[in-house]
Amino acid sequence: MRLDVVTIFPEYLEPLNVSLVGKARARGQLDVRIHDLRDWAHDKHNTVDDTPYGGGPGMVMKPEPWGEALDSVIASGEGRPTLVVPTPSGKPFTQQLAVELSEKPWLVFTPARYEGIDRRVIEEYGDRLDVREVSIGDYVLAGGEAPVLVMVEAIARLLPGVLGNAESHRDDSFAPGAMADLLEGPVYTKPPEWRGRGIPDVLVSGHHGKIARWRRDEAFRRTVVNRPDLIERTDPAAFDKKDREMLSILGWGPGPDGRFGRVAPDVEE
Ligand code: 97T
Repeated sequence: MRLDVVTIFPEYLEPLNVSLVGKARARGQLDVRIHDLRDWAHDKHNTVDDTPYGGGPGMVMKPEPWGEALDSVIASGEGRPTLVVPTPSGKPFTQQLAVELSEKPWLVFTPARYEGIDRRVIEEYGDRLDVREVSIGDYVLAGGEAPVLVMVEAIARLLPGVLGNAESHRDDSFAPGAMADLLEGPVYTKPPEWRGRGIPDVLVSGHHGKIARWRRDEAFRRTVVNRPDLIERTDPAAFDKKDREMLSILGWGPGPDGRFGRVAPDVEE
């Protein structure tokens, strides 16, 4: 896969040289090219921003440097890349979108600073390319560079041969399918006692069936507390008899539509 990033802070993308993504690049599984947007800003001060039409706070990124940068990057390869534009107003970046983007041969990321990029740039390339405006969550950052790091890591680990066998992603939380989306439960390693704290007996029982059931029960425990929306949206066909028992213990049951929700606690008279 080829990845291009056009940014006014090339040094912000340095983490792409280390760890999983850095190793994938070293192995030739990933071709990452970082470009400085100011290389396409031709005035004395390499200006890339200006005041917003209509007034208001902040600055908007000018269209001309982006147009020249993107024309140059697009012309440097074969075929049409998918353009990924990080913005708090985009569609959510999910595991499903990570999988979809990991199947593309070429992605170009355009992280913006200031109040965003002149809208005409998105329109112009939207006529020629598959353009995805994407948000990584409901919070506001100073720019799109951190979202690029997040998205590239989520995408790169899905590429064939990038993740070792030991860390295969078949049981990632949020892997799509007819499965319930559950958060992972707790994990333990040696030593068997640490500061007076032991580990759950079931994990040393050698009973694989009981261990699997315990892990799923703990996953339900965590999910109802931290992400109840994941249970509420699950097709109830994904819950077996023991799942339903555990959900009932946790105060959850089926509503009129069969989907699970919190059962109203009985109030004392
Ligand atoms: O807050 C931002 C500013 C610029 C570019 C992207 C973002 C953002 O993306 N996801 C959440 C926030």
